[in-house]
Amino acid sequence: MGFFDKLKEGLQKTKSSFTDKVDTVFKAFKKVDEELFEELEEALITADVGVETSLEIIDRLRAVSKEKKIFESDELYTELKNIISSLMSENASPSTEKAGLKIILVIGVNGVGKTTSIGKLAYKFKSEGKKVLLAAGDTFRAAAIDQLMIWADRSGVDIVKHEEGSDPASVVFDAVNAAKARGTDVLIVDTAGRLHNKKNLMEELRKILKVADREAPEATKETLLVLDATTGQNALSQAKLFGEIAEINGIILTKLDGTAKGGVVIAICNEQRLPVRYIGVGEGIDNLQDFSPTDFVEALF
Ligand SMILES: Nc1nc2c(ncn2[C@@H]2O[C@H](COP(=O)(O)OP(=O)(O)OP(=O)(O)O)[C@@H](O)[C@H]2O)c(=O)[nH]1
Ligand SMILES: [Mg+2]
Repeated sequence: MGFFDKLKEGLQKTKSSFTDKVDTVFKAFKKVDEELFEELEEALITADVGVETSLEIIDRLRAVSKEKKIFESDELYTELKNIISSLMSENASPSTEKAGLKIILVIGVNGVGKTTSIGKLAYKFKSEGKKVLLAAGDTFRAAAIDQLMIWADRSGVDIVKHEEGSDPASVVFDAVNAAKARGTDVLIVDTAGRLHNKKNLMEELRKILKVADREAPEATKETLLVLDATTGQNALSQAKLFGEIAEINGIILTKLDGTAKGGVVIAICNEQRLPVRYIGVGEGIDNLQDFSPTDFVEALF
Protein backbone atom coordinates (compact mmCIF):
# COMPACT_ATOMS: atom_id res chain seq x y z
CA MET A 1 0.00 0.00 0.00
CA GLY A 2 1.30 3.45 -0.91
CA PHE A 3 1.93 6.25 1.54
CA PHE A 4 -1.20 8.16 0.69
CA ASP A 5 -3.48 5.10 0.80
CA LYS A 6 -2.09 4.21 4.20
CA LEU A 7 -2.81 7.71 5.39
CA LYS A 8 -6.33 7.57 4.03
CA GLU A 9 -6.95 4.23 5.65
CA GLY A 10 -5.61 5.45 8.97
CA LEU A 11 -7.85 8.48 8.80
CA GLN A 12 -10.97 6.51 7.87
CA LYS A 13 -12.91 7.22 11.06
CA THR A 14 -12.00 10.87 11.20
CA LYS A 15 -12.76 11.18 7.52
CA SER A 16 -16.25 9.81 7.86
CA SER A 17 -17.05 11.95 10.89
CA PHE A 18 -15.49 15.15 9.59
CA THR A 19 -16.42 14.93 5.95
CA ASP A 20 -19.95 13.69 6.63
CA LYS A 21 -20.67 16.67 8.83
CA VAL A 22 -19.20 19.17 6.41
CA ASP A 23 -20.81 17.59 3.35
CA THR A 24 -24.23 17.55 4.99
CA VAL A 25 -24.03 21.31 5.41
CA PHE A 26 -22.92 21.85 1.81
CA LYS A 27 -25.73 19.65 0.54
CA ALA A 28 -28.33 21.47 2.61
CA PHE A 29 -27.24 24.93 1.55
CA LYS A 30 -26.67 25.55 -2.13
CA LYS A 31 -26.41 29.31 -1.74
CA VAL A 32 -23.78 31.06 0.32
CA ASP A 33 -25.51 32.86 3.18
CA GLU A 34 -25.16 33.49 6.89
CA GLU A 35 -27.03 30.32 7.78
CA LEU A 36 -24.49 28.23 5.86
CA PHE A 37 -21.62 29.80 7.77
CA GLU A 38 -23.32 29.16 11.09
CA GLU A 39 -24.10 25.53 10.32
CA LEU A 40 -20.59 24.98 9.02
CA GLU A 41 -19.10 26.48 12.15
CA GLU A 42 -21.11 24.08 14.27
CA ALA A 43 -20.12 21.15 12.08
CA LEU A 44 -16.42 21.97 12.54
CA ILE A 45 -16.74 22.34 16.29
CA THR A 46 -18.49 18.98 16.61
CA ALA A 47 -15.76 17.45 14.43
CA ASP A 48 -13.21 18.36 17.16
CA VAL A 49 -11.63 21.23 15.28
CA GLY A 50 -11.97 23.34 18.45
CA VAL A 51 -13.98 26.51 18.98
CA GLU A 52 -11.18 29.02 18.42
CA THR A 53 -9.97 27.40 15.22
CA SER A 54 -13.48 26.79 13.87
CA LEU A 55 -14.31 30.49 14.34
CA GLU A 56 -11.10 31.46 12.59
CA ILE A 57 -11.82 29.17 9.66
CA ILE A 58 -15.32 30.57 9.24
CA ASP A 59 -14.07 34.17 9.50
CA ARG A 60 -11.54 33.53 6.75
CA LEU A 61 -14.18 31.78 4.67
CA ARG A 62 -16.56 34.74 5.01
CA ALA A 63 -13.81 37.12 3.92
CA VAL A 64 -12.84 35.01 0.92
CA SER A 65 -16.43 34.60 -0.25
CA LYS A 66 -16.92 38.37 -0.09
CA GLU A 67 -13.67 39.14 -1.81
CA LYS A 68 -14.13 36.61 -4.59
CA LYS A 69 -17.89 37.17 -4.78
CA ILE A 70 -18.73 33.52 -4.27
CA PHE A 71 -22.46 32.79 -4.24
CA GLU A 72 -22.57 29.04 -4.86
CA SER A 73 -21.64 26.77 -1.97
CA ASP A 74 -19.82 24.36 -4.33
CA GLU A 75 -17.17 26.95 -4.95
CA LEU A 76 -16.82 27.59 -1.25
CA TYR A 77 -15.93 23.96 -0.64
CA THR A 78 -12.56 24.31 -2.36
CA GLU A 79 -11.91 27.51 -0.43
CA LEU A 80 -12.59 25.68 2.84
CA LYS A 81 -10.03 23.05 1.94
CA ASN A 82 -7.45 25.71 1.08
CA ILE A 83 -8.07 27.64 4.28
CA ILE A 84 -7.66 24.58 6.49
CA SER A 85 -4.54 23.57 4.64
CA SER A 86 -2.94 27.00 4.96
CA LEU A 87 -3.93 27.37 8.64
CA MET A 88 -2.08 24.17 9.33
CA SER A 89 0.93 25.00 7.20
CA GLU A 90 1.53 28.38 8.79
CA ASN A 91 3.13 26.73 11.81
CA ALA A 92 4.79 23.86 10.06
CA SER A 93 8.53 24.23 10.48
CA PRO A 94 10.48 21.26 9.24
CA SER A 95 12.72 19.58 11.76
CA THR A 96 16.32 20.73 11.64
CA GLU A 97 18.46 18.60 9.35
CA LYS A 98 21.97 19.18 10.57
CA ALA A 99 24.90 16.82 10.38
CA GLY A 100 26.08 15.23 13.61
CA LEU A 101 24.24 13.83 16.58
CA LYS A 102 20.58 14.63 17.06
CA ILE A 103 18.98 14.01 20.44
CA ILE A 104 15.22 13.62 20.54
CA LEU A 105 13.48 13.77 23.91
CA VAL A 106 10.03 12.21 23.82
CA ILE A 107 7.54 13.40 26.43
CA GLY A 108 3.82 13.11 27.15
CA VAL A 109 1.33 11.71 29.68
CA ASN A 110 0.77 8.03 30.46
CA GLY A 111 -0.32 5.74 27.71
CA VAL A 112 -0.36 8.24 24.84
CA GLY A 113 2.07 6.11 22.84
CA LYS A 114 5.54 7.47 23.63
CA THR A 115 7.38 4.15 23.71
CA THR A 116 5.56 2.78 20.67
CA SER A 117 6.29 5.94 18.69
CA ILE A 118 9.96 5.75 19.68
CA GLY A 119 10.07 2.18 18.36
CA LYS A 120 8.50 3.28 15.10
CA LEU A 121 10.81 6.30 14.82
CA ALA A 122 13.86 4.11 15.41
CA TYR A 123 12.71 1.85 12.59
CA LYS A 124 12.08 4.80 10.30
CA PHE A 125 15.47 6.42 10.91
CA LYS A 126 17.23 3.08 10.59
CA SER A 127 15.49 2.46 7.26
CA GLU A 128 16.85 5.82 6.13
CA GLY A 129 20.34 4.51 6.83
CA LYS A 130 20.87 6.34 10.10
CA LYS A 131 22.56 4.95 13.15
CA VAL A 132 20.07 4.99 16.00
CA LEU A 133 20.38 4.58 19.76
CA LEU A 134 17.57 4.46 22.32
CA ALA A 135 17.79 5.60 25.95
CA ALA A 136 15.44 4.00 28.48
CA GLY A 137 14.73 7.23 30.36
CA ASP A 138 11.49 5.90 31.79
CA THR A 139 13.05 4.26 34.81
CA PHE A 140 9.83 4.42 36.79
CA ARG A 141 8.70 0.89 35.89
CA ALA A 142 10.75 -2.17 34.94
CA ALA A 143 8.10 -3.00 32.35
CA ALA A 144 8.79 0.30 30.61
CA ILE A 145 12.45 -0.65 30.12
CA ASP A 146 11.48 -4.11 28.87
CA GLN A 147 8.98 -2.60 26.46
CA LEU A 148 11.63 -0.32 24.97
CA MET A 149 14.02 -3.28 24.70
CA ILE A 150 11.44 -5.15 22.63
CA TRP A 151 11.12 -2.17 20.28
CA ALA A 152 14.91 -1.83 20.03
CA ASP A 153 15.04 -5.48 19.08
CA ARG A 154 12.26 -5.15 16.50
CA SER A 155 13.84 -2.20 14.80
CA GLY A 156 17.36 -3.59 15.14
CA VAL A 157 18.89 -0.70 17.09
CA ASP A 158 20.89 -0.47 20.34
CA ILE A 159 19.59 0.64 23.69
CA VAL A 160 21.15 2.10 26.83
CA LYS A 161 19.35 1.18 30.03
CA HIS A 162 19.81 1.20 33.78
CA GLU A 163 17.98 -0.50 36.63
CA GLU A 164 14.41 0.38 37.43
CA GLY A 165 14.27 3.36 39.78
CA SER A 166 17.57 4.86 38.69
CA ASP A 167 18.00 8.50 37.74
CA PRO A 168 16.79 9.21 34.18
CA ALA A 169 19.45 11.90 33.82
CA SER A 170 22.19 9.36 34.48
CA VAL A 171 20.74 7.08 31.81
CA VAL A 172 20.89 10.03 29.44
CA PHE A 173 24.45 10.80 30.53
CA ASP A 174 25.54 7.27 29.56
CA ALA A 175 23.45 7.25 26.40
CA VAL A 176 24.85 10.55 25.12
CA ASN A 177 28.40 9.37 25.73
CA ALA A 178 27.70 6.02 24.07
CA ALA A 179 26.19 7.89 21.13
CA LYS A 180 29.29 10.04 20.79
CA ALA A 181 31.61 7.02 21.02
CA ARG A 182 29.63 5.01 18.46
CA GLY A 183 29.03 7.76 15.94
CA THR A 184 25.26 7.65 16.42
CA ASP A 185 23.11 9.88 14.23
CA VAL A 186 19.94 9.88 16.30
CA LEU A 187 19.54 9.28 20.02
CA ILE A 188 15.92 8.95 21.14
CA VAL A 189 15.12 9.29 24.83
CA ASP A 190 12.01 7.71 26.36
CA THR A 191 10.58 9.39 29.47
CA ALA A 192 8.07 8.53 32.18
CA GLY A 193 4.64 9.95 31.60
CA ARG A 194 3.40 10.60 35.08
CA LEU A 195 2.09 14.07 35.49
CA HIS A 196 0.82 14.00 39.06
CA ASN A 197 3.47 16.51 39.92
CA LYS A 198 4.08 19.16 37.34
CA LYS A 199 7.05 20.62 39.19
CA ASN A 200 8.83 17.26 39.51
CA LEU A 201 8.38 16.48 35.86
CA MET A 202 9.62 19.90 34.91
CA GLU A 203 12.71 19.40 37.05
CA GLU A 204 13.32 15.93 35.63
CA LEU A 205 13.10 17.12 32.03
CA ARG A 206 15.27 20.12 32.76
CA LYS A 207 17.91 17.90 34.31
CA ILE A 208 17.88 15.56 31.32
CA LEU A 209 18.30 18.45 28.90
CA LYS A 210 21.06 19.96 31.02
CA VAL A 211 23.01 16.70 30.95
CA ALA A 212 22.50 16.43 27.18
CA ASP A 213 23.67 20.01 26.71
CA ARG A 214 26.74 19.53 28.85
CA GLU A 215 27.75 16.19 27.33
CA ALA A 216 26.97 17.06 23.74
CA PRO A 217 26.86 20.84 23.33
CA GLU A 218 26.93 20.71 19.51
CA ALA A 219 24.22 18.12 19.16
CA THR A 220 20.83 19.18 17.82
CA LYS A 221 18.22 18.76 20.55
CA GLU A 222 14.57 18.40 19.98
CA THR A 223 11.68 17.79 22.37
CA LEU A 224 8.68 16.07 20.86
CA LEU A 225 5.36 15.92 22.69
CA VAL A 226 3.22 12.86 22.12
CA LEU A 227 -0.54 13.36 22.11
CA ASP A 228 -3.26 10.75 21.78
CA ALA A 229 -5.77 11.78 19.11
CA THR A 230 -8.53 9.65 20.65
CA THR A 231 -8.64 12.09 23.57
CA GLY A 232 -9.79 14.89 21.26
CA GLN A 233 -9.97 18.26 22.99
CA ASN A 234 -8.08 16.84 25.96
CA ALA A 235 -5.04 16.47 23.71
CA LEU A 236 -5.26 20.18 23.09
CA SER A 237 -5.21 20.94 26.83
CA GLN A 238 -2.26 18.59 27.30
CA ALA A 239 -0.39 20.50 24.63
CA LYS A 240 -1.06 23.73 26.53
CA LEU A 241 0.02 22.21 29.84
CA PHE A 242 3.24 20.68 28.51
CA GLY A 243 3.99 23.95 26.76
CA GLU A 244 4.32 25.42 30.27
CA ILE A 245 6.60 22.59 31.39
CA ALA A 246 9.03 22.31 28.52
CA GLU A 247 10.01 23.98 25.30
CA ILE A 248 8.36 21.79 22.69
CA ASN A 249 9.58 21.64 19.10
CA GLY A 250 6.94 19.44 17.60
CA ILE A 251 4.17 16.95 18.13
CA ILE A 252 3.64 13.28 17.47
CA LEU A 253 -0.09 12.62 17.24
CA THR A 254 -0.87 8.95 17.83
CA LYS A 255 -3.85 6.62 17.39
CA LEU A 256 -5.42 8.56 14.54
CA ASP A 257 -6.51 5.20 13.18
CA GLY A 258 -8.72 4.52 16.18
CA THR A 259 -10.62 7.76 16.37
CA ALA A 260 -13.15 10.02 14.70
CA LYS A 261 -11.60 12.95 16.55
CA GLY A 262 -8.70 13.55 14.16
CA GLY A 263 -10.06 17.02 13.43
CA VAL A 264 -8.16 18.01 16.54
CA VAL A 265 -4.97 18.07 14.44
CA ILE A 266 -6.19 21.27 12.85
CA ALA A 267 -6.68 22.89 16.25
CA ILE A 268 -3.31 21.68 17.53
CA CYS A 269 -1.46 23.11 14.54
CA ASN A 270 -3.34 26.38 14.71
CA GLU A 271 -3.77 27.09 18.41
CA GLN A 272 -0.53 25.71 19.77
CA ARG A 273 1.60 27.21 17.02
CA LEU A 274 3.37 23.88 16.97
CA PRO A 275 4.10 21.69 14.01
CA VAL A 276 2.75 18.16 14.03
CA ARG A 277 5.80 16.19 12.91
CA TYR A 278 4.54 12.62 12.83
CA ILE A 279 1.23 10.83 13.06
CA GLY A 280 0.57 7.32 14.31
CA VAL A 281 -1.96 5.43 12.23
CA GLY A 282 -1.70 1.94 13.72
CA GLU A 283 0.20 -0.23 16.17
CA GLY A 284 2.64 -1.69 13.65
CA ILE A 285 6.26 -0.68 13.31
CA ASP A 286 5.65 1.05 9.97
CA ASN A 287 2.52 2.88 11.12
CA LEU A 288 4.19 6.22 11.76
CA GLN A 289 4.09 8.80 9.02
CA ASP A 290 5.68 12.16 8.42
CA PHE A 291 2.93 14.68 8.72
CA SER A 292 2.13 16.98 5.86
CA PRO A 293 -0.82 19.41 6.22
CA THR A 294 -1.61 19.29 2.52
CA ASP A 295 -1.61 15.48 2.37
CA PHE A 296 -3.72 15.42 5.51
CA VAL A 297 -6.33 17.74 4.04
CA GLU A 298 -6.29 15.83 0.73
CA ALA A 299 -6.85 12.55 2.57
CA LEU A 300 -9.58 14.07 4.70
CA PHE A 301 -11.75 15.57 1.99
N1 LIG B 1 -4.06 2.04 17.22
C1 LIG B 1 -2.95 2.63 17.63
N2 LIG B 1 -2.44 2.31 18.82
C2 LIG B 1 -1.32 2.93 19.23
C3 LIG B 1 -0.67 3.91 18.42
N3 LIG B 1 0.42 4.34 19.10
C4 LIG B 1 0.43 3.67 20.27
N4 LIG B 1 -0.60 2.81 20.37
C5 LIG B 1 -0.94 1.91 21.49
O1 LIG B 1 -1.11 2.67 22.68
C6 LIG B 1 -0.75 1.90 23.81
C7 LIG B 1 0.17 2.69 24.71
O2 LIG B 1 1.40 2.88 24.06
P1 LIG B 1 2.78 3.13 24.80
O3 LIG B 1 3.77 3.34 23.72
O4 LIG B 1 3.05 2.08 25.78
O5 LIG B 1 2.46 4.49 25.55
P2 LIG B 1 3.42 5.31 26.53
O6 LIG B 1 3.12 6.75 26.32
O7 LIG B 1 4.81 4.89 26.36
O8 LIG B 1 2.85 4.83 27.94
P3 LIG B 1 3.57 4.94 29.39
O9 LIG B 1 4.97 4.46 29.22
O10 LIG B 1 2.75 4.07 30.26
O11 LIG B 1 3.49 6.38 29.79
C8 LIG B 1 -0.14 0.60 23.27
O12 LIG B 1 -1.10 -0.42 23.35
C9 LIG B 1 0.15 0.95 21.81
O13 LIG B 1 0.10 -0.19 20.97
C10 LIG B 1 -1.25 4.24 17.14
O14 LIG B 1 -0.79 5.09 16.37
N5 LIG B 1 -2.39 3.56 16.81
MG1 LIG C 1 6.23 4.19 27.72
